[in-house]
Amino acid sequence: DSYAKELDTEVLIVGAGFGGVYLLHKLRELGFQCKIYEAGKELGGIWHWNCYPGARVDTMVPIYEYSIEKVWKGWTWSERYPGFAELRKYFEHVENVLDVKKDVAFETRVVSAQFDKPSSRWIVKTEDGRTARAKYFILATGFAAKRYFPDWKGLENFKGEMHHSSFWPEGGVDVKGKRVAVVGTGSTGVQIAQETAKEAASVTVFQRTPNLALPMRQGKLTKEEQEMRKKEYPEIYKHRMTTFAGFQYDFAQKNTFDDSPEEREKFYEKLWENGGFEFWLANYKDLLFDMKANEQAYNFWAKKTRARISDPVKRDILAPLTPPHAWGTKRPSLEQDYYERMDEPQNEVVDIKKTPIVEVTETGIKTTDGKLREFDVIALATGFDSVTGGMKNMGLKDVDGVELSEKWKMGTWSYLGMACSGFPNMFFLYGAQGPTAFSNGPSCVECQGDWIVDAMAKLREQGIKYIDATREAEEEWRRKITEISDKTLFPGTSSWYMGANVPGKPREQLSYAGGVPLYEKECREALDNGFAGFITA
Ligand code: NA7
Repeated sequence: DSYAKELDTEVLIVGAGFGGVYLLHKLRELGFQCKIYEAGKELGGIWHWNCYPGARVDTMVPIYEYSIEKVWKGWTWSERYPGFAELRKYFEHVENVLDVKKDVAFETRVVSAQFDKPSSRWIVKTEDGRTARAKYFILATGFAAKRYFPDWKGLENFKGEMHHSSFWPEGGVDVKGKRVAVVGTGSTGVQIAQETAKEAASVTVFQRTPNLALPMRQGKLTKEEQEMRKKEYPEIYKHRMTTFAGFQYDFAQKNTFDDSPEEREKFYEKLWENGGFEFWLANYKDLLFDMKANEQAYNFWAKKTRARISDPVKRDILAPLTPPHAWGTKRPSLEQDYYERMDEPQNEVVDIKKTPIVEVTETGIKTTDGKLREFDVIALATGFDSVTGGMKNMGLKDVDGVELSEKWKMGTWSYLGMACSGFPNMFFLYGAQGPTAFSNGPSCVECQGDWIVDAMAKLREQGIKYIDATREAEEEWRRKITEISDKTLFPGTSSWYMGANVPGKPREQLSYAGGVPLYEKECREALDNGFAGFITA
């Protein structure tokens, strides 16, 4: 019984999103006995929580799905970039073919966990007083498990409806004819603004940093064309692991100034027309390394985007002539008609870099210029304590009783972005110091998941009780993370990639920026060299 008050299992996984479900499936195939603890009520991770207006994935299918044949064979999508409702249906399908739920305890939140050396077991406690003991403990909690609320004065005073994007009411909020505020212009804020603008009386976006968003080029998909293409899927999935971001395409094998200005314009045009992340991840290979090259891309982006906005004030706020940061060093959103919607006269964009928010009142939001704008609905799209927040907030302790939140107070230390020194037989994926922020989710999960599964099979084969990463290996991994990142333009931009979105959080590169193939190679070497960087017992 997954809900047993005292649960004994070989493997305990936390999280039933893409990562947790993948691991459960693969480990069960090898005969490991596994259970999942999941805080939500359903499978799907972020797609279980995300039901805000317009929530959809920014990566095209079939790239954004499992490579598990049993799963893709019997599934077809209706759109190139599916919305949350269809992604939830996908997880129902996953349940039908993989029979996951029998090993999941839902509405189960972990509040503490520590490895007990004498018994060589993890002891994991839940919020409602259950205890699990497991030989292996795996965290698949995602990079957006802890939502971030700004600390504005009066936040609790608002009398209308106010919701954080990741905690939107099931069934939605009726915005028809209402005055809607959207705070934040990350991927989420852009989606909410664009969607609610279809129905609301007005939408006011509070923007601190413009999202340098790209045209999505959404499209319908037919069952026939997908069935036809399925013979290519195994090749597509193999190929995605050979690209930097686990995608169907990769950076061009040329630098920006290898081309003449005319050739460059033509190349940018092609990427732009193809849509999606091509302008980001199939662009010139120096895009994220060379400021001069980056400026060329920015200028193209600004020219294209400014042409879509007729209001000169909005145009300068949404797509300024001078780059707010190097293009592509913050996550660009994929939009459909965001700029046209914001351009409509009833909608407003407030530049809160110029006039920050000072207070939320009973009726609205006040900015430093003394203006009070009144609303019926406020959407907080202010993001997450990304990448590290989830793991730092579940009471994880090392063998000496030191909290992970303490260990990671001044910065993040892990080995291979999958293990932590002092936390034997604990693995995690799609989190700190893995390819996380720079990889397609399912690709990252499968790359790391396969490594974890192979490592565990090897441990079993060799009769090893536990492994623990060494401090030295962690130091070296951290050095590598920083060294790779320092060659790029990422450190110069304040973003959640760099931990810069949450006040007081250490500023550091949180992901492995060397690309999925290089990352995989490093991890495989450690495994093939007899668990290099780990002590074994
Ligand atoms: P993001 O990308 O972290 O976006 C959060 C937004 O909220 C961003 O525009 C922030 O401005 C803004 N923000 C955060 N705190 C404040 C305060 N205090 N005042 C005003 N504005 C604020 O989160 P999302 O949910 O959109 O996306 C998360 C990821 O999920 C996304 O990258 C995809 O990978 C999927 P800032 O840019 O920091 O100036």
